[in-house]
Amino acid sequence: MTKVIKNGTIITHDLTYKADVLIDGGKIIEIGPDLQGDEQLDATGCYVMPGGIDPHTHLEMPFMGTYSTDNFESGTRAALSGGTTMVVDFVLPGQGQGLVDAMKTWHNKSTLASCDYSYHMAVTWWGEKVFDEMPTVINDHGINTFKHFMAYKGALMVNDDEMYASFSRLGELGGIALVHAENGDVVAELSAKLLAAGNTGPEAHAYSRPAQVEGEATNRAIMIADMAGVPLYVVHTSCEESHEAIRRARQQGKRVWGEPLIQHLTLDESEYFNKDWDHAARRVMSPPFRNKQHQDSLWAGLQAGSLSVVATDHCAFTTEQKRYGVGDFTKIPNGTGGLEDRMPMLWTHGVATGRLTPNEFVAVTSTNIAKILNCYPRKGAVLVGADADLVVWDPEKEKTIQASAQQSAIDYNVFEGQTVKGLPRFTLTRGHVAVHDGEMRTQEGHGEFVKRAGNGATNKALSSWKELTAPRPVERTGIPATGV
Ligand code: DUC
Ligand code: ZN
Ligand code: ZN
Ligand code: ZN
Repeated sequence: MTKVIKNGTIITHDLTYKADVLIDGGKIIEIGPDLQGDEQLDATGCYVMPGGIDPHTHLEMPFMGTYSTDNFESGTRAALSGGTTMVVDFVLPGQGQGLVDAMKTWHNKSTLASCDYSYHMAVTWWGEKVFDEMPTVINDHGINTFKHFMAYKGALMVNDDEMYASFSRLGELGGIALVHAENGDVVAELSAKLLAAGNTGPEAHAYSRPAQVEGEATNRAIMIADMAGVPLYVVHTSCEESHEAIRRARQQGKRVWGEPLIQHLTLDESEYFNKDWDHAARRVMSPPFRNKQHQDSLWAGLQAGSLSVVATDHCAFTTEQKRYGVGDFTKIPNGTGGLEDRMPMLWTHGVATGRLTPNEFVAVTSTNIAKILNCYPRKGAVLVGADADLVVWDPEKEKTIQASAQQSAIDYNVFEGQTVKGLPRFTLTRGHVAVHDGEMRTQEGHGEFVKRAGNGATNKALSSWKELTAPRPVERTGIPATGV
């Protein structure tokens, strides 16, 4: 059974043109004028784009004494509803647990997925087992990206010596290092001080994680990655200090990428102040929302190309879970939703406002990350041979975001009441129409794991630091006698 998407305008990261798209066996088999298929999807007035890729989700993740509420079932349904056709989730090994063992737990959870998915591996501790398993994780299991938490002291955080060891190993193996860049020691100090002074509410979460803790950690991670010779991807870049470090590194020829979240682009720190406890706590995430200057910096970075990807860090907790932190803000589970709203919110606040072109929208929601993760052009492309992960995007379709109508399993939405213009008419996951005009036709278990190979030596950071400072013995005469 072939399907044809007719009368649409194809938008890729670099081209805009009118053509039909013919699909068979989950793949794009032809692109051109006047194509015919067994089933016809009308794209009149719409854009045909690569489905979104959200490279940053935490589905059913054990965290801060509970589990994030959206699992691979509700999470991928939310993704497809908003035009996202692939998610990349983080495997989180326990202390002392092997990487492959932890990955099996994730494979059990992800059997529920209705769209394709991949994993990043978190390096939550460092030791021989992690060192030894890295090659098999990359070469046999198809996970080439490894996340390091520079925050969450006493839990997920790794120290600089561990980070340098891990980065060096990844550099040798052709992997990519990811960092959650916040100075966890300083956050712990500030949190303790705030609590001691009676600042127990959710606003103190923001005070405990100022932009400087993120800027410092981003700079540190970039320098360590440079010394280790590994490309670096900085997740949830939320402030100018961090963006500045990434911009400078890129300008110096270092292979460093930054990922702002849709939440940081569109919601600011006022969400934590002069609002009721639940409202503020529901928006507690790390890094916290920032002021307008930081938001302007992130938008500018997307326009100029110094920031590469828009993600969500989707890690959804119910109001009841958020209330674990009544009386102590450090116990509020960190995380917000966003999977369903990332594409419509970015279109509304990015494309409709003229900040981004439709082609740039495709680049930052799909193609750039497919290239970075090494799954392009299977994903992130409208090309013959690519997976038919597509969104038929209606730029005139509007809705007001409401938790009561969302796919996510939590009881609120951080974008509640916002009107978005620009929504999927159809979302296709490997040729299957999962969404038609808001009607969900997802199939639990349809999603497949996407293996991603390491990039090898071709993807090394470009700094010449190693060559300039490589240790070499110097022939000397006139060495003074010792002990004189
Ligand atoms: N930040 C969050 O807000 N939630 C999950 C993990 C993270 O780093
Ligand atoms: Zn993080
Ligand atoms: Zn995260
Ligand atoms: Zn089908």
